[in-house]
Amino acid sequence: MQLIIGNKAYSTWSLRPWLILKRCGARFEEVMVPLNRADTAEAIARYAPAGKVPALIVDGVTIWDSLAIALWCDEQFPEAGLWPADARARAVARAAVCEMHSAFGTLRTELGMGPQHTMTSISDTPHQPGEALKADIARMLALWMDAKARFGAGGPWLFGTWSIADAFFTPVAARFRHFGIALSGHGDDGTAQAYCEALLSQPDYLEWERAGRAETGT
Ligand SMILES: N[C@@H](CCC(=O)N[C@@H](CS)C(=O)NCC(=O)O)C(=O)O
Repeated sequence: MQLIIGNKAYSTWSLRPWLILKRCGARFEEVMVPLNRADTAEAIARYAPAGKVPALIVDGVTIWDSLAIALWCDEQFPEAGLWPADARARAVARAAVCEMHSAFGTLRTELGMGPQHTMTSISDTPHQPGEALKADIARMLALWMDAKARFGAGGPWLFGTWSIADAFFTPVAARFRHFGIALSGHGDDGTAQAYCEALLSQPDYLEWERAGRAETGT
C-alpha cells in the first residue's frame, strides 16, 4: 500500500490521511511528490488521476482525495474506532468533516501553506485577518466549541475518542499557530486554544512535523 503525499512541511491535505493511517496501525509506504515545482503536475499524474495529492494505492486501486481515503480506512480498520461510537456524535462528526472538506475557502487561501508558510514554523508577522477570514475563524471556533461541549467534554478531542474529525482539523491548528492567530480575539473561551495544543502535541503529528523540518532544514 502506498500513500502519495506532498511535502510534509506544508501539504495540509496529505497530513490528514497520513494521521489516520498511523492511527489504524496500517503498514504503508510513503511516496513524496514535491509540490510547487515545474514538474509537479507531471509527477502527480503518474499516481493520481485528479492531479492532486494525497492518493492511496491499494492492490492496484487508486483512492484519490483525503476524505475517500479516510472512509476506506474506517471500513478496513473498524477496530480503530475512527468515528465516534455514539450515533449522534458520529452524525455531527461526519458533518464537521464534510464542512472542513468543502468549506472554509478563505481560511485556506488567506492562511495558505506553502514553501514560505509551513506547518512547522511560526511566521514573524502575525496575520491580520480580513472580514471574510474573521467569519471563517469564528465559524471554525463555534464548530469546535459546540462539539467539545456536547460530545468531547473532559477530554482533548472533539467527539470523545480521537476521530477522523481530529485528523481533519490538525492542519487548521498548524495554520493558526503559524500565522499567529490569537483565538481569544475571535470568540474562543480557551477551548479552541487547548484543542489546537492537543492536536499539535500528538506523537503522530510531531513525527510528521519532524520530517517537515528535515525537508526544510529548519
Ligand atoms: N480535496 C482534495 C484536495 C487535495 C489538494 O488540494 N492537494 C494539493 C496539495 S495539499 C495538491 O495536490 N496540489 C497540487 C499542486 O500543488 O500542484 C483532498 O482532500 O485530497
